[in-house]
Amino acid sequence: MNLRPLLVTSILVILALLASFLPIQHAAAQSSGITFLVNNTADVADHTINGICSAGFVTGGPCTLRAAVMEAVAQVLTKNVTIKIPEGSYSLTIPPGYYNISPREGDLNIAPAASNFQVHITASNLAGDRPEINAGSLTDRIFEIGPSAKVKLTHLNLMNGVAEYAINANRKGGGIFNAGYLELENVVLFNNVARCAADNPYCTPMGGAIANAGSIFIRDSRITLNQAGFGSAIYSSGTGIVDIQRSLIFSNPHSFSAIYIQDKNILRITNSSISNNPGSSGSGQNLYVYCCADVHINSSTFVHRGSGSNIALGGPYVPTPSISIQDSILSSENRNCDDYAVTWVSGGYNIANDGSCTDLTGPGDLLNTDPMISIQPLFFGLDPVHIPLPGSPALNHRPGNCIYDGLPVMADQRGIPRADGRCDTGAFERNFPAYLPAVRR
Ligand SMILES: [Ca+2]
Ligand SMILES: [Ca+2]
Ligand SMILES: [Ca+2]
Repeated sequence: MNLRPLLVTSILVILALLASFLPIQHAAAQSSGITFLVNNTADVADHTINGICSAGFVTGGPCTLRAAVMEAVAQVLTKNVTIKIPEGSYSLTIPPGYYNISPREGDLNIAPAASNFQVHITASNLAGDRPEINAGSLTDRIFEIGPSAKVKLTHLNLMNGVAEYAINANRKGGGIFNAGYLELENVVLFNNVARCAADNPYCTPMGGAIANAGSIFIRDSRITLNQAGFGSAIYSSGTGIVDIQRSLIFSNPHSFSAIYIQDKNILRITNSSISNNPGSSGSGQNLYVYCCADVHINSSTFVHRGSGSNIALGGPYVPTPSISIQDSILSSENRNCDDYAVTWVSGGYNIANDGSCTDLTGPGDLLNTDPMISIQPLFFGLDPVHIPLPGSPALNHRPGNCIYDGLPVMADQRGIPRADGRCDTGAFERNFPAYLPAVRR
């Protein structure tokens, strides 16, 4: 028997079957998204919106960060977009024009029409140094996220952005203005500023690092040395969520507060340190909640310097906010708790170094008690948190796991497991008896 015709037929059948799968695989690849790999640090716009990241030429040019963002805004209408950035410094150098609503000039606008897809801008090497996006050559912020946008930023440094309040242009958010749905993961926001323009010297600038009018989720991140009047770290308005986990908000100078919540937001701060944010007149707040937000503070450390108060809630003519707080340290040189007729709900095991938090009467709440924590976090080094000293009442304070919304909190600010089953108050778990310093990326 001659097997050759059978073999040929079989091969043809197999090829036909493979061919029939190919379009399906192609379609699947399309719907799962598109990735742009940035390969050039210059600031040059994309030449033509055509699905190809190419600066200066229709195709074949370098893929710059700005070109990738310009393409992303178009491509995200139909698919997820990932922009991968290698280690290095990416300076924004194209000055903002009069309208400046496009990523083509000034800040990087991500404001697509309605889209169910996400733009994810990430370091290509999560084990390496964070790529640095530097707006120091502009008078503009770094990112503006539109109301329909879903954006995630991973493993990046965002620095030297500026939002100016001119008479005819109220610009908030020196590093980021977000009106959409924004996730930050291992992001450092550094030296961004909201300030008054020369024609408007008596303004109140808002949101040094971040101004939020949508929802923002901040994880494993650091916000340091940013400046503004209201909210040197974060200013938030609207009705969205501000959720901060395992993060440090440290040393952000302000004239009023480091975090300012204007409206009916949900604010959640968990396993985080809000610390040493100085007021320009020696006064001010770590956290100020003006109106009717719903505030939850869990396993966090608030350290306040100067006059003013650590956490202040409400105003004389507005609906009152609500607050629940547990397993947290409040330490102030002046006053920890301030409010207009707000009843604080304690989940217990808080420690405050003064007697101002009169509603903290839950199990294990300690007022007028020195939490005995280290004064300075080790900035730009290991363990950027306040650490309970030997003998601190924070150590093993709660007989059981730290709890948030009925669930155990299994890690601390550094992501280190809270492994000894006895919750340390504050953002740092000093697992007894041994304590080994952990390396943080
Ligand atoms: Ca293009
Ligand atoms: Ca722009
Ligand atoms: Ca413990």
